[in-house]
Amino acid sequence: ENIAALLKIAVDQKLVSMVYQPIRNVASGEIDAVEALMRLRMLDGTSVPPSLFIPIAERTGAILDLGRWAIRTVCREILADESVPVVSVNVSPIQLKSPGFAASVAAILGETGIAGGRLALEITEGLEMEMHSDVRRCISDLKTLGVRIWLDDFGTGFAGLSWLRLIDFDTVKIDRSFLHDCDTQKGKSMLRDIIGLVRNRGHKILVEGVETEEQMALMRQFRIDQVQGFHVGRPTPAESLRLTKTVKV
Ligand code: G
Ligand code: G
Ligand code: MN
Ligand code: NA
Repeated sequence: ENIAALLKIAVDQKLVSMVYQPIRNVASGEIDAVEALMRLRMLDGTSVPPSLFIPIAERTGAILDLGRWAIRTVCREILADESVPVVSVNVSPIQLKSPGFAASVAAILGETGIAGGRLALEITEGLEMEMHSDVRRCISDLKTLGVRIWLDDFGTGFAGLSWLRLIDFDTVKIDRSFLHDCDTQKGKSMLRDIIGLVRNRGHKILVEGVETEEQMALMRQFRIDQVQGFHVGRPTPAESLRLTKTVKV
């Protein structure tokens, strides 16, 4: 397959890159984190969406090399710059199940001299992600390194609630579909209930997909910890992230 072959040469040929979307702390107004998102280009320059290449990378195992490359790149091009406190990186269940994943994260943190607490790993609840004992051990090893564990896309899968019982997530990211239902009273009370549930369990709450000032006002009213979305900023390459910060100062 075309994409599978491309993934094998992607790192060497510089066809993969990372972009970063800002995350705002609602109380302070500061950008206190960014989410790293992977991008892939074909040899002719056309971009391939993650929804297409990530599943292929998972199926072929290429995700293991790409995932290590992503964490190393984030440490070098963002975390080495003191101005961004925390970067979150999406990780696939395949990575968490593979032996030595926590050790490879430890090695990257060691070689780049980055404190574990500045890295967050986002895990998506999904049916395919049975809660293997090796996954739980991996997560506990990562936590020992100080790495933060975030639950991504909360509320979209079937496993979310049992995951909350099993893993002590630092932050839970509420899927943007809940915010977009907020134009009705029913949708708003649904979001309020979900927030209550997550907060009562002691997790910090990040709401995804904030696009308007009205939604932002609702987030302040709900005392959400962090928000992410086009209202805060779009994903951008490392260079323009630094530029934006400089201009603001
Ligand atoms: O902006 P965007 O289309 O990039 O993101 C779509 C989805 O692709 C994200 O929600 C995320 O789940 C997945 N994704 C993006 N980058 C990565 C990555 O580096 N690793 C993994 N495993 N998934 C990613
Ligand atoms: O699944 P994950 O949450 O990791 O993916 C993040 C994806 O969400 C990225 O593809 C990013 O481009 C997209 N995204 C980020 N902010 C917004 C937003 O405000 N609205 C919409 N529709 N998508 C967003
Ligand atoms: Mn994510
Ligand atoms: Na998400």
